[in-house]
Amino acid sequence: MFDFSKYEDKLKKDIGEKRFNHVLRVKDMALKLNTNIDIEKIKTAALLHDCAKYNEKYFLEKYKKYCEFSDEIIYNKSILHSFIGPIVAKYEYGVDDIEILNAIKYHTTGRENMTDFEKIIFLADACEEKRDYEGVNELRKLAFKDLDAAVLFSLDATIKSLVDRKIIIFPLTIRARNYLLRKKNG
Ligand code: DGI
Ligand code: FE
Ligand code: FE
Repeated sequence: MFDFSKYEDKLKKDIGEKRFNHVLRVKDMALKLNTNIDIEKIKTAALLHDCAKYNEKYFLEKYKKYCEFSDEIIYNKSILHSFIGPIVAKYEYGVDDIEILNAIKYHTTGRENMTDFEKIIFLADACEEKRDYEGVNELRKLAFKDLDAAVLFSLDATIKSLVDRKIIIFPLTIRARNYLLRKKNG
C-alpha cells in the first residue's frame, strides 16, 4: 500500500504548494466520483497524477533509459508530464500497480477504451472543485451521471480550445474522442 505520509514532503517540494493543493482536490473529486474502485488505488493515482509536472526535463534525463518517447511527446510539455508520470511514480514513489500507472499516464490525453479508473482520474483532474472555465459545471454534473459522456464532453472542450489557440493536438486525444463517439453511436 502507498504510504502517502512518507512522500508528502517530497511531492510538495517537487510540484510546489499550488499544484500540491490541486492534487489534493483531485483526490477529493476522484473519491466522490468513485463507485467501485479500490479507494487506496484511486487516492494514489490522484495524488501522484501530476508528480512529474514542472520537472519534466530533469526526469527525462534521469530516466532516459525508460523514456523511449517520440518527439511528439517530448516537445509537447502538457503531454510529457503525464507520460513521464508513471516512471516517476514507479521509481521515486515505489508504485508498481499497472492500473495506477496507466491512470497517471493517460490523465491528460485519455486513450481509446479507457477503464473506469482512468476515466475517474481524467475527470477528477478536469473538474476538481477549483477548476473554473466555461462548461465546468456542466462537466461536473455529467461526470456523476455518465463517465463516457463526461470524458467525451471534456475532450471536445479541450480539442476546441487547442484549435482556437492554434496548438498541436496529440493524436491520442483525437483517438480517445473518436472511440467514444463510435461507442455512443454504435
Ligand atoms: O496538469 P494539469 O494542468 O492539472 O491538467 P492536464 O494534465 O489535463 O493538462 C491539460 C492541459 O494540456 C490543457 O490545458 C490542454 C493541454 N494540452 C495541450 N496539448 C494537448 C492538451 N491536452 C490534450 N488532451 N491533448 C493535447 O494534445
Ligand atoms: Fe496533468
Ligand atoms: Fe492535474
